Amino acid sequence: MKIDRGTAERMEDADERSAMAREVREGLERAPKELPPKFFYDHRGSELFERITRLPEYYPTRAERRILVEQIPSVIAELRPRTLVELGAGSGEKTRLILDAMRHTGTLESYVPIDVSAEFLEQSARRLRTDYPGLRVEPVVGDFLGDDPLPTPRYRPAIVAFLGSTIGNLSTEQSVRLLTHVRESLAPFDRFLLGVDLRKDVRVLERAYNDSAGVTAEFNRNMLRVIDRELGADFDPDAFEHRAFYDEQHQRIEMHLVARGDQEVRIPGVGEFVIADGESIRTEISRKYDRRSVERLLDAAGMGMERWMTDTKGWFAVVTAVRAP
Ligand code: AVJ
Repeated sequence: MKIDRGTAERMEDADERSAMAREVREGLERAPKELPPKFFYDHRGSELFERITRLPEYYPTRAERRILVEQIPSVIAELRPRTLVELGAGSGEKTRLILDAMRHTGTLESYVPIDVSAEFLEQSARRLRTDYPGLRVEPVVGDFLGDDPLPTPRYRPAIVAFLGSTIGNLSTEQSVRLLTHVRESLAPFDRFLLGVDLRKDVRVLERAYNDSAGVTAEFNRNMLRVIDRELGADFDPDAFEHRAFYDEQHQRIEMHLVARGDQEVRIPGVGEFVIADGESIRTEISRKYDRRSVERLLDAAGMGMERWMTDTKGWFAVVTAVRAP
């Protein structure tokens, strides 16, 4: 994890490109093939995701927003946090709900967004500095799934937020590792704020990842565009079909890109790969939780759940957790 230097472009380092090359090679050599969802999010990918959050079928963002609007003021009034650390900062709409509540209690001092997209991060940091005069906005560009510790908040108590059910993208081992880093960054009066998508009717879940406007399909294919640009690969994104379905056994949505016809791909310095007609590359898992599975996850990372907050339909949950004694 490194401090943002205010650059507009990702991937200026040979280091970052070779890390990407290694991950792409590992993913494409695996059977079945897979690529990590963080490669969705270049500037265009972040914009496509923003569009997804406004789709009628994609309920999680709205449900989470409702929970925050209704319940965050009382959470903040109780904790009186001075710092908000946010993993995967995104566009900042939910951030503002939390910052507003902190401003209201008069405790707001610093905001530390952590994200893989430097460009997006810098843009939203600029806007926040304008809209919250006096707020210290200290963005950190980083892959918080890596093995680095999280930044230590300078002003405590702090809230460490991981919203949007992004945790659902991680394997169990990855999520326990990340949450362990979160727990290590917490002092006794700090809190972890986690958003998780809940199990529900499969039709509702599958519709959310197969929107009628085809935005999710474009978002999915964008990963190949990112790899083409960053690594000089020659994927033809339009030769891949979007597929998303719910896996009951693993309680997760899986998103795939399915080859239409045999696809031969050359990636300089990485290798040559054949994706056979009908073969797929898994680009994302999105786990769905219930109260017990969240408790278990927090427990495995040395945290205890405090508040369990859901929307009226029980489709999404925002929880607070504390470092176990
Ligand atoms: C941002 C990871 C929460 O899993 O629902 C949306 C990403 N993928 N539509 C999710 C996503 C397809 C999203 N997260």
